[in-house]
Amino acid sequence: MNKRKNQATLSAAEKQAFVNALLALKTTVPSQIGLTNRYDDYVQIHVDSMMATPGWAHRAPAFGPWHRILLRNLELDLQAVDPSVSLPYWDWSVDTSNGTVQGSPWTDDFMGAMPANTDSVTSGPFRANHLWPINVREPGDTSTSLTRALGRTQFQDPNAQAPTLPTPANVQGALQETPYDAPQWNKGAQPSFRDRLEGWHGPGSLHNRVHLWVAGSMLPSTSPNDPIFFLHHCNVDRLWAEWQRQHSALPYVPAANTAGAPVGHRLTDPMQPWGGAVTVQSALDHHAVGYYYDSEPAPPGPGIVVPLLNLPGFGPHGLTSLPRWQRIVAPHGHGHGMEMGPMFDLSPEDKQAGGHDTGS
Ligand SMILES: [Cu+2]
Repeated sequence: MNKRKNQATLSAAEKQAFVNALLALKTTVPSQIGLTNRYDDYVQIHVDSMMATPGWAHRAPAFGPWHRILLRNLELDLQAVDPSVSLPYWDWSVDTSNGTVQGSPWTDDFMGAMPANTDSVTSGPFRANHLWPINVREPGDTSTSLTRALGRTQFQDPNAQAPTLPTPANVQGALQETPYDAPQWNKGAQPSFRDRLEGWHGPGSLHNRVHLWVAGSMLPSTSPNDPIFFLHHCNVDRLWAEWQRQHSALPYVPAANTAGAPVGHRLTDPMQPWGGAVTVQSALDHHAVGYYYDSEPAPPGPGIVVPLLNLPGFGPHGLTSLPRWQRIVAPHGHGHGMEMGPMFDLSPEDKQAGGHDTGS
């Protein structure tokens, strides 16, 4: 089974293989939805997930499952280029520097080092005028290459500044919040591990704060334009898997047919853009999805979990193929992203503390 490692521990050769596979998706692997390359499909589908009504992936229960399948899909696409690659995670509560220090992802052999005086990515494999043009944009966005603030407030959203990343105490606090989600199944639901992990309430504003700290290309609905999106969400997925391990008796909610719960977020609902057999339920066991994390106390043994799901693509090595994407374009102007204020924001607790985290 596929082992996902902490990016801080990758060898130079592992970093290079991962970067090269990403560049291949951006340059030579064809799109499945009529764009110029396969990588851009991920950017567009993330935009579509926010434009749909109800949204597929944010401010609602399927935040965990939808991103889990999206990340596995990317990992399988990367592995079709280079079978040795797996998705690394960035533990932003530990590797908090924006400089080229030990363990930082911001180095020129990986995500790229940032110059002091600009938010433009000018070096590393994803630099401007090289192999990483920005093709998918929100209306009004004119950027052609990646930008990042990395905690420098002069380059951040003035309404949601995040000079620091979430702390280990913030993470530990969130892992204790139960149940998985709660009515109204939306932004601000409490108590809800999903809402706390997404960062809409509680100290640290976890997932949201990381988008706000990186800022630049990570702020709009096109945030997967920056490959750090996937390392960030891989860590978010790892924290969900850890929560599932610590609270193994707690089910995913909402169950099938829960009154008032949004379509696409109940246990047996299909998830877009895969549709059909790819349901919320098919994402719940990450070992069955086909990977484990190097941080798990007891990695799965050689006998593989075969899930009780009748999904083509599930086999003895987990989920090893996914359906081609079917693009469903939402009617213009609808969707959470356009109607409900900023894409990412600090929690009320952190806002009250002036953008600083407020403990555990
Ligand atoms: Cu995100």
